[in-house]
Amino acid sequence: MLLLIFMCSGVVEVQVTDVNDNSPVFTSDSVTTSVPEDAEVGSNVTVVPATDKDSSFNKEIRYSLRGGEGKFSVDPVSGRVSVTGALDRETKAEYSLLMVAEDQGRPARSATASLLVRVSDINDNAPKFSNAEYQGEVLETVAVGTSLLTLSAVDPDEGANGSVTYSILSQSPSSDSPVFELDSSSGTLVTGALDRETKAEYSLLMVAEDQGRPARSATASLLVRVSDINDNAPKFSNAEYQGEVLETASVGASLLTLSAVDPDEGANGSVTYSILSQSPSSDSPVFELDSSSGTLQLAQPLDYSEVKVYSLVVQASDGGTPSLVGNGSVVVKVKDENNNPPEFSKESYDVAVSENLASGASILTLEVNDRDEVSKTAGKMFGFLTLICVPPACLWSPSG
Ligand SMILES: *[C@@H]1O[C@H](CO)[C@@H](O)[C@H](O)[C@H]1NC(C)=O
Ligand SMILES: *[C@@H]1O[C@H](CO)[C@@H](O)[C@H](O)[C@H]1NC(C)=O
Ligand SMILES: *[C@@H]1O[C@H](CO)[C@@H](O)[C@H](O)[C@H]1NC(C)=O
Ligand SMILES: *[C@@H]1O[C@H](CO)[C@@H](O)[C@H](O)[C@H]1NC(C)=O
Ligand SMILES: [Ca+2]
Ligand SMILES: [Ca+2]
Ligand SMILES: [Ca+2]
Ligand SMILES: [Ca+2]
Repeated sequence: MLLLIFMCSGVVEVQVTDVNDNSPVFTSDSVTTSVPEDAEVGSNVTVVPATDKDSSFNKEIRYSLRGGEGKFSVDPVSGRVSVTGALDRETKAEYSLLMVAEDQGRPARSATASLLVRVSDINDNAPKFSNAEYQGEVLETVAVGTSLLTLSAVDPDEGANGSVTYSILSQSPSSDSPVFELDSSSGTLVTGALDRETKAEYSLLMVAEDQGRPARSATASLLVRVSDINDNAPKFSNAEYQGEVLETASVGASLLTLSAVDPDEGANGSVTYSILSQSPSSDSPVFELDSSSGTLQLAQPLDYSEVKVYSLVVQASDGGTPSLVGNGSVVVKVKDENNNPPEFSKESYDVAVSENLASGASILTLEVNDRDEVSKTAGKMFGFLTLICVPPACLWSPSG
């Protein structure tokens, strides 16, 4: 028996159809990258590639991005991540994104990788003072080195870009050396010597500057009011006042006006006048000093023949608590007026004269006094009068 075996030979074309049995694989599961906060929209951030071992559609990867708040997008074909919205490190310093790579198989397979985008700092903020204007009040006697206030300026940038130093740009009114000192790192303002009577107010312009390159800065103004302490005693314009008054001056007549100045403020500088003592003294004061105007008036009639010069110690007091006082002196010269008639030493004289008295014989000497200086200084005062009788008449004849 013949066994015929037919063998069929031919080319068998085997069409191997790929099965989507591989998922895309990212080169790295997690990628960290950074982008400056001033990156423009459209600028590249990074590329996060994935591969797929399949073929055809099964290896054709399309990328997508999850998260990122619209600030980032990925090119579906290239996997290039770019910026799509304005960034601000000070608002959000990093974004956690999820990259998805998906092949085009049916059903599709996909893979994910995490992408952390750090937003790096740019010195895009100037320091900002807590107040645009500061005000402070300080007593003029406060010790040198006393802290008045501490400034604060914030700068939200990172590191040196956000580290602030302080300085005083200007002081008004100016002075040879600055009155205030500002600690550059703490912002504490310390005072030097003050005197309200010299300068009652200072205005300072202060600068806060960050350490970025280039640096950014801000300014703020500070008004320092120096408040008053009663540290000045009233001072008379003259150490000694001199005045003259006619002894006939009437009570109430103004003699002179004293004036004392006190540069302090308000009551601390308001002056009242008083007489501390009068020499020679008297039962009731001869003078009256108006406490507010400083006008010295006559309070008693004068009499040159009794007192020729008065000396007063006067005082100017301020209204501070306690009050400070300044001393002064007043010398008042009383001027003579010819208001006294000459006086005989006796009111009447009885003289007995014998009728055979020789002609020209002296019978009586009359003594005459005049208390007025003016008549003395006129130099024509008769010290004595001698009665000479030439019978039958008697005549006055000067002999002094
Ligand atoms: C992003 O990168 C690609 C490839 O390097 C380049 O062609 C493109 O110009 C870049 N885009 C920008 C905005 O720099
Ligand atoms: C500060 O900002 C500059 C650009 O303005 C930047 O080059 C630098 O890296 C920043 N420094 C820090 C510490 O972030
Ligand atoms: C006067 O000085 C005192 C301290 O000596 C002070 O307390 C007071 O406020 C001052 N008065 C005025 C009006 O400045
Ligand atoms: C004012 O006078 C009093 C008493 O005479 C004296 O103690 C005081 O030192 C004087 N003050 C001044 C500033 O002259
Ligand atoms: Ca800054
Ligand atoms: Ca910044
Ligand atoms: Ca005073
Ligand atoms: Ca004062």
